[in-house]
Amino acid sequence: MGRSPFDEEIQEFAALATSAGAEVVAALSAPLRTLNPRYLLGTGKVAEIKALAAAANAELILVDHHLSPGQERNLEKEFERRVVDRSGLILDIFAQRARTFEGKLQVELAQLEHLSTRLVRGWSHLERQKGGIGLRGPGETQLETDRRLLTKRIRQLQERLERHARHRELSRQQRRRQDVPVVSLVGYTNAGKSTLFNRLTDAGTLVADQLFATLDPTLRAVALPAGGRIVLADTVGFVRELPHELIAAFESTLEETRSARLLLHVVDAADPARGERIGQVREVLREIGADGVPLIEVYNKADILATAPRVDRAGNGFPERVWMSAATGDGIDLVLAAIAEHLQRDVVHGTVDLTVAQARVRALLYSNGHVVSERLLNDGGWRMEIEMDRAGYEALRRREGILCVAAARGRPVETNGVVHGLE
Ligand SMILES: Nc1nc2c(ncn2[C@@H]2O[C@H](COP(=O)(O)OP(=O)(O)OP(=O)(O)O)[C@@H](O)[C@H]2O)c(=O)[nH]1
Ligand SMILES: [Mg+2]
Repeated sequence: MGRSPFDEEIQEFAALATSAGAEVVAALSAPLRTLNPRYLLGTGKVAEIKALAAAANAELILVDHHLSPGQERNLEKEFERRVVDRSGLILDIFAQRARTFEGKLQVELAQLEHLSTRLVRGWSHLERQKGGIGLRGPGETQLETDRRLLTKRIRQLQERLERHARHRELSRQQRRRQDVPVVSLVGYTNAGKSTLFNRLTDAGTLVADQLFATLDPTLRAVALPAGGRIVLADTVGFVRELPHELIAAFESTLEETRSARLLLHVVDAADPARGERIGQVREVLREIGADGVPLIEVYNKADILATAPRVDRAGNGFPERVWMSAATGDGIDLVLAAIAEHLQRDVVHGTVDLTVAQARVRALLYSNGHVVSERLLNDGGWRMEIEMDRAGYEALRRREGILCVAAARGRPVETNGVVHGLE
């Protein structure tokens, strides 16, 4: 029997459940009944699940789909057990894994936003179930108080996170000024990002065979063998259908990915579903607006496949995919070389002539540390020798309309009539 996408999805969901600390006692598939919005499932399936849960002594029912607050409530009433949907489960895992202060704030915000749509639940079935004499539901007043407290807390968290985001932006600007390129590790959860990060940095970041072992991006400087430094960022693992509350709450950490010079997409090459995983990661990258960042695929865990380390090159000759093993360290040199090659491709080195009226651009080039040398021109302007990353150069060219005449490592970047090539 061939593997169906369903098998892979249910396995992935079971792995998420285990990762959250649950023990899976039974699993079952059910067709969606969009015509039955009350439960999302057919009533026959609901009865079947209820019987199965009783037989297996399950305490919790996890549903690998988005449930509306109403559906969750109706199913809980029917099953007489807690019901958690995919978003709720992922939020729970994130809550357990958050390590830094900022990560904790981000998760709390996402959870409260998730909760705020579900606040009515305590006031209906659960209270009534518990209900004893003189124990009525807290009623409308309590509900409103809670809503107000929740809103207040959400605002508080948002403000704190904004302060953190500003702080992060400052360090980002500083890195940019020092022109240290940031290389960000992205990939499906459990692909081996942290293992690779440790290999590359000897940083001792938490590595665990758990999903979402890393939640907060960790930044470390790494020296490239060929010279130069990069800042390597280990980031949170992606997963299909990331709850939108999470994407919103993680805005500032995801910005790290968006503004990176290069992404290393770490793939678990031994995962039978690696094709789908790659697609899902690309989808998240698109969602967070990072799909324009240059990317190298790192096919990790090659040791399991007994594949020798190697580099696959794209049509333009640049490294597109590196097969390696973060666990054994085989091929780590290829990864470092591929990074260096990519970064060099993206350096623009040449000269630009500025007029007196463009003094502001000159100041900008200086403050960003892009100026190698300059000399005065007869008309009072400057001929500047600059070195900067191509993306930054392109942005500057568009924004300032500078008549940039430059050469990149022997190749003309843009001629515009004249090229002042450097020897
Ligand atoms: N066999 C083998 N196992 C590996 C390799 N790289 C990582 N692993 C294992 O894969 C598991 C996950 O590794 P992590 O580095 O924590 O994965 P991650 O991508 O950081 O995961 P999250 O942070 O949870 O998203 C661990 O058990 C690692 O030991 C490898 O090259 N070969
Ligand atoms: Mg990790």
